[in-house]
Amino acid sequence: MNEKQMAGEKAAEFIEDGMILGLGTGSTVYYMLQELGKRVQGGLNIHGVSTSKATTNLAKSLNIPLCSINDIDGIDLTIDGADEVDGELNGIKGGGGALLYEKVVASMSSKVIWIVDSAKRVDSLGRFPLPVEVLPFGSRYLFRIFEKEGLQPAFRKKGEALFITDSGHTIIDLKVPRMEDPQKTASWLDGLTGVIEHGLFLNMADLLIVGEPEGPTVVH
Ligand code: ABF
Repeated sequence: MNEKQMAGEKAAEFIEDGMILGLGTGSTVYYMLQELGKRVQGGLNIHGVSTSKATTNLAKSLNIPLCSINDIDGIDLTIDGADEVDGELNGIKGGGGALLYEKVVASMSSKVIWIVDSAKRVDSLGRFPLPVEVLPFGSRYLFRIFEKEGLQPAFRKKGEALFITDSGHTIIDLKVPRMEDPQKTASWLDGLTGVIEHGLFLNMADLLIVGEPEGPTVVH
């Protein structure tokens, strides 16, 4: 079993009957959804709130019941992937382009579990390019601000075209290696007009499940 599958299947053990679940996005979440689909077939009663079109399609193919985020008052548990996680369970997410809906769902959740393979763990954030979701209108101006800050911005592409998120925005990926103060970076980005959201998820995860060669590790 590979590390992603290990972590995904272990996370499914935290799902209880009657829960409203936040369903993350990515290749690790893929394995959690496969396991969740089996448990739903076995009679588990849950409803999922999806964080992307990709997850919606996969959940529907597995007959996992879905509900609209605006039809519920809160989410009991969200299980999602991450691109990198540091020792304080702060993370960078958005490599899959779903960071905006992922952050909204996480912010509504009583508990958030991240599931990763062991390569995602870092001492300090920033090895992975930081995704910043921006309004297309004025994004070139933001791009130049990031350039002046030496952040080596790059518009995310899908083939030759710009990558467009499920909510119709573009993503600029930034190089912020060995981030000394993620909160400072997050606050600076939050203050820029035209920035919709960014991939710094700080103090948002309660538990980390890491697939390791010897089996899944649960990190509090
Ligand atoms: C998603 O999970 C994204 O935020 C992140 O990019 C991805 C992690 O990717 P994977 O599980 O496919 O390695 O939540």
